[in-house]
Amino acid sequence: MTYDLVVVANRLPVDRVVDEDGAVSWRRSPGGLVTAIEPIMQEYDGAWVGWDGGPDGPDEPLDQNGMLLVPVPLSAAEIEEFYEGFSNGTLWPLYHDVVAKPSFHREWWDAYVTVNRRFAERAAALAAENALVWVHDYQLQLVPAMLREARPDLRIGFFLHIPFPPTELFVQLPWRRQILEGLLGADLVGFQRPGGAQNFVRLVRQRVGHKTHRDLVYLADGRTVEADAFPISIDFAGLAEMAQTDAVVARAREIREQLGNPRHLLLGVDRLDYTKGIYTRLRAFGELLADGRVDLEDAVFLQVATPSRERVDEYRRLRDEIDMLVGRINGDYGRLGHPAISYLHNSFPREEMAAMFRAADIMVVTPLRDGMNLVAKEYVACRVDNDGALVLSEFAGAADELKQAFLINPYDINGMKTALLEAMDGQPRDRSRRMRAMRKTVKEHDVAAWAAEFMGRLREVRPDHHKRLREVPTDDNQ
Ligand code: ADQ
Repeated sequence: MTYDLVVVANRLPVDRVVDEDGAVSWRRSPGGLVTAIEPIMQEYDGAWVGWDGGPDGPDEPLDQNGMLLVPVPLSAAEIEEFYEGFSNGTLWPLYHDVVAKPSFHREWWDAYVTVNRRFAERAAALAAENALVWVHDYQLQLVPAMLREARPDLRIGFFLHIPFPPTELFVQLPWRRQILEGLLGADLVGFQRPGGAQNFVRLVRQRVGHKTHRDLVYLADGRTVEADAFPISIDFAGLAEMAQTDAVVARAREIREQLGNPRHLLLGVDRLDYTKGIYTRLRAFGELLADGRVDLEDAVFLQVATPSRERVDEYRRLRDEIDMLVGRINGDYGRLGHPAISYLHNSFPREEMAAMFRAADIMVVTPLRDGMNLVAKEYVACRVDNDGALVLSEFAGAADELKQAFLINPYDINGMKTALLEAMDGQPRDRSRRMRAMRKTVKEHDVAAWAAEFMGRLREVRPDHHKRLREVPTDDNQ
């Protein structure tokens, strides 16, 4: 059995859960990618290749809601070297402006190659003649070329969910050329922002020596590769509908009451990651309390930070640093039963997230670097009342679209403090004008539009596309 569409992503859209008696079941993971891709998977005859999240998982495919899910098993050593190591200890920090220092280890690279090959082999065996294959994210950048070699008939798309770094940073990578050549196996390479596509095209021109013209790369074998921005989005209608339910509205009220009905409730929701700027954001809030420009009656901060990648040292250190900062701010400025910052590590159901978004007057999203940041868009979708203010880092991809947010530079603590005060003091009419505009933007470009745009472009790729080479007589290699 072969499939007309094969999605290849590091994770499957389900988690494998083993209960106390050793019984195995699968739980749909709540990620946005599933919501985006499920309708397309049903439209085509789709298969999804990915890891189940644990060591030595099963090897048999399973059927779920009309999708074939094909697990790629990883050993404990591969999880350490490929996933925690090369993906999250090398590529993640390197691609996020070197906010943390990337580690370069040759064994990690070897594991990356081995695991990428396993993913590529699975996909090659599943894809029908001329099928579309959509490969996702930084963990699988070698898959397009490996797949191309085995199956030249396929139309291969790649989408990078995280930023693609400036050339000066990318060239630190000892395996820079292999990564670029891996990506060039695709027909279409998608990025969150236009800058990512530009960085990629410049690198393949300068470092691999291919001819390029605007967003096209011309390979020696006559094939062309197109690079472009496809900013990802969210299920706007689904979230907006959920945010209007009586249950969510009542829960939002309850959350505010539990936090002492402050005049301003500030909210942060992130994976506990050093790229998200949680530390500087809480420091800015702490300084506003210290300066006396804000007091406990004015504002409280609810910060939700779900621990992730806890076996990576950098993440453990970050967790300790934030724990200490929250403790210090609460110790200095909190009162009995009334902390300045409520800090939670839980992972919440969608309804509870929607209630928090509706409860919050100010959403504080301050990443030092972020591919997109879906939380900013989710907040906007949930504000069916056209109220609420968004403080947003200009270094998040979302800043390209959410221009009416209070945009900040997360490295500028004073600037961040000023923006927080402005958001708190804003006039209701100005708030509503900004929110309406942002809601319109996200509504018009939701996740279905994102997926349809990418798939539409991939479908246009023709096996004879090398003809375009002759149509472009000049190149911009100078
Ligand atoms: P992430 O770095 O994970 O994604 P983000 O885009 O904010 O960042 O997505 C996080 C998702 O997890 C959101 O849907 C959010 O609602 C959810 N979430 C966060 N905390 C939660 C909690 N405590 N309980 C339940 N849900 C929670 C990567 C890139 C981003 C890019 C996305 C998609 O780093 O830049 O936007 O992929 O491409």
